[in-house]
Amino acid sequence: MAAPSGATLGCRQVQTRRTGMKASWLAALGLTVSMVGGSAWADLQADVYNSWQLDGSGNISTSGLTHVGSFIDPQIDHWDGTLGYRWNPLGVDELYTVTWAGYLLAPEAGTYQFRTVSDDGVQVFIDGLSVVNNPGVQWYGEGLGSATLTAGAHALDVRFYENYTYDGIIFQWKKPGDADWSIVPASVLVTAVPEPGAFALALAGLAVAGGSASRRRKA
Ligand SMILES: [Ca+2]
Ligand SMILES: [Ca+2]
Repeated sequence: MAAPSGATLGCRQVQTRRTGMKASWLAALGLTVSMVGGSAWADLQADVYNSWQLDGSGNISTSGLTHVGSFIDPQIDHWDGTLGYRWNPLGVDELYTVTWAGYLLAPEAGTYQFRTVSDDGVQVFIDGLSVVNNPGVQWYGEGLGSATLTAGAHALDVRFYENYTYDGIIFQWKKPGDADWSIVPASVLVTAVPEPGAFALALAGLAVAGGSASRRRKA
């Protein structure tokens, strides 16, 4: 959940071009980043578990597994295109699961194509709906899917596992109008967006502060 330092007070104080893009997109969605702290556009977090399994519905599940650790993972880009690649997240080589949970910030409304290449299985859910379903043991297999999205934040849930030997995963898209696949970029992947309740509380705080100032001027 580490946030970029210097990115806690508003669009003008972001540290990097990339986080600046996130802040501006959040602002375009009507979300004021200045009141939610660095977590508003923090990079995606990955969580590693000590084994893998499919549940009764055939979905990759971490239920009952041991959490090995977490790391900040700005984008899901862990394969160099060779058939002998080994990712080994957090040094784990065999029999593990990695999950990414956060939000995808769709820059515009439209139909988005998604593609994974993975060894071994992967599933992608957006707003709780299956978009890519390729959960079998495989040697750098391709998964394809699409989703029609509104502009703005959509819950993203990516689950990946490694059985044995080679391992890697990439997560790509074609935005509306794109001709070619590209890695879903860090600029559209965040761990958290402002909670509506936090937004309302911040507005209430601003109103109270403004009221106090007004009363002082009258006094
Ligand atoms: Ca391996
Ligand atoms: Ca493998």
